[in-house]
Amino acid sequence: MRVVLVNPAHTGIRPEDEEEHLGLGYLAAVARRTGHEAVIVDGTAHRLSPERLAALVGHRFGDAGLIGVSVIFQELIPAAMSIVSALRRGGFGGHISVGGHPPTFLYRELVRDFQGLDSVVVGEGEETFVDLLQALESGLDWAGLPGLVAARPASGAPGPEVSATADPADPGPPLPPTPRPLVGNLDDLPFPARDTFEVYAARSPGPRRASILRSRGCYGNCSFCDTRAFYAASPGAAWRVRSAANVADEVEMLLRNHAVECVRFWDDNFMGPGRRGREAAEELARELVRRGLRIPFSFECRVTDVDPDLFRLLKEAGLNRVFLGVEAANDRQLATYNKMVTVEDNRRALRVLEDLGIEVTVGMIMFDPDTTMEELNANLEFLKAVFGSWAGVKKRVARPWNRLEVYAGTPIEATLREQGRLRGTYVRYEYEFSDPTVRRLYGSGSLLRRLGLPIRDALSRLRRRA
Ligand code: B12
Ligand code: SF4
Repeated sequence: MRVVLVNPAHTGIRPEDEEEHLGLGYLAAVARRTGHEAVIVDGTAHRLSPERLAALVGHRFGDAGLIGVSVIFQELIPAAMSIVSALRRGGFGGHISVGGHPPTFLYRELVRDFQGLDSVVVGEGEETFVDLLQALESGLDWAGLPGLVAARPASGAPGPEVSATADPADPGPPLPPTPRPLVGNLDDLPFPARDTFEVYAARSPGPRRASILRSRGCYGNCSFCDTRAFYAASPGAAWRVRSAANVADEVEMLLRNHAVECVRFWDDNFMGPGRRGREAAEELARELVRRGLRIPFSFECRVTDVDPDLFRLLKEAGLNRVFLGVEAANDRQLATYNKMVTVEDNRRALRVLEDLGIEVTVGMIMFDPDTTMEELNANLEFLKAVFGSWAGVKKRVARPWNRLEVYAGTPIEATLREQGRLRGTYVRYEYEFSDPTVRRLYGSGSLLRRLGLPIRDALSRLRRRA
């Protein structure tokens, strides 16, 4: 069967940060392995608006048996749903499915609010997707497949019960899916298809960089992050890692076929839990060295993962940059984010990386609903102290104006809802800052944010005006 995998264009990402969509790469690879023809149409890679993307897909691939639309970020729901509507308006009669983190938590809302969808794939997609393709191709019932939510009853399949008083045309809320176990051994998955690699490589300045997914899951449970809930919804291990040999094979393939010059591991958290996590990282470092693959690489991890001996070994294997989720440098915010670390842990990790000469980009969430001016000050002073100067802070903090964004499935969503502070809709949740000065600072900061000015300037301007 011919299947089209669609990535709605992301906006607001700097070209050098744009990435191949690894999730769609994995889905295309498993579809091809099972004999289907898979095409990736990537709105970000080809700069296609939802309308142009739908027109292109409808025109070129109107005979596809399935179109799968990925919703990787919650902000992408409107774009994804306009693609679905436009495809239907254009007469597409095949199956349309959506998947990704947000649909996993919002399948009820998507099915309720948007026409034209046939199904939502919940959780990890590869196995459910292949089963769906096989069922559609053979004309079998697909509605009850594990991991799949049927948006409307498939012909012949039993639909959800309709109460006597309900509108008979309204099928009611969808049935929750039967859980689909997580892929047991990640080595069994094929390498993701790299159809769009050259488009991104040509656009991005600097060395040719490829992304790799080495593990799935994280032992942390930060309140703003949906990773724990995403994997916990399916039976299986909370953290899975590919073997060092399998990862090194993919690195070799990328060097051979795509002449990559550096690699970014896009694992939720490169470091797994406890001894197993550490040993797996050591094994990979040794395997890369053993095969002579000393390609520069980077990854994200938690501050408590930064161990001098392990990171020295990783550096020998090519590690040159780490993205560190520091988030805050005061106890209240660290507790709100459930980081389970102390300010001293943050300081220590940054010191170790500096001593080893490993570049670091710090992730900060400066603004949360209860941020105070004192906390902002403490965060900024901390950054200045560890980086030695304000220039260092500006360069090495990913987005100094970051505020806590609320996503479906996260602990913070539940907390704010419980407190009656969640505003907006699931397309974009909002909240009010409790401190009026912080509210003004964040509000008036939009211009400064766009100009990329350091937050410190805004703070001092605000103080001068007060
Ligand atoms: C790489 C990455 C990025 C890249 C871009 C990725 C891309 N493809 O273009 C960059 C660096 C640009 C980025 C930016 C941001 N990111 Co980001 N990012 C990731 C990361 C670390 C890896 C993505 C990945 O490759 N996953 C691996 C693949 C295998 O998983 P997947 O894509 O989810 O696909 C699987 C399933 O979801 C499902 N599936 C997905 N699509 C479909 C479609 C169909 C039809 C089917 C059947 C199944 C299916 O099957 C796939 C295979 O199992 C994820 C975390 C994560 N591990 O997913 C966060 C993540 C996606 N990012 C996140 C966030 C919050 C952001 C930012 C907002 C951060 C910030 N504050 O700036 C920005 C967004 C900027 C913007 N303007 O939109 C959140 C999204 C939360 C949400 N619910 O919206 C995530 C989930 C991290 C997290 N746990 O909080 N990100
Ligand atoms: S450490 Fe990273 S991946 Fe793990 S829960 Fe926290 S934010 Fe999510």
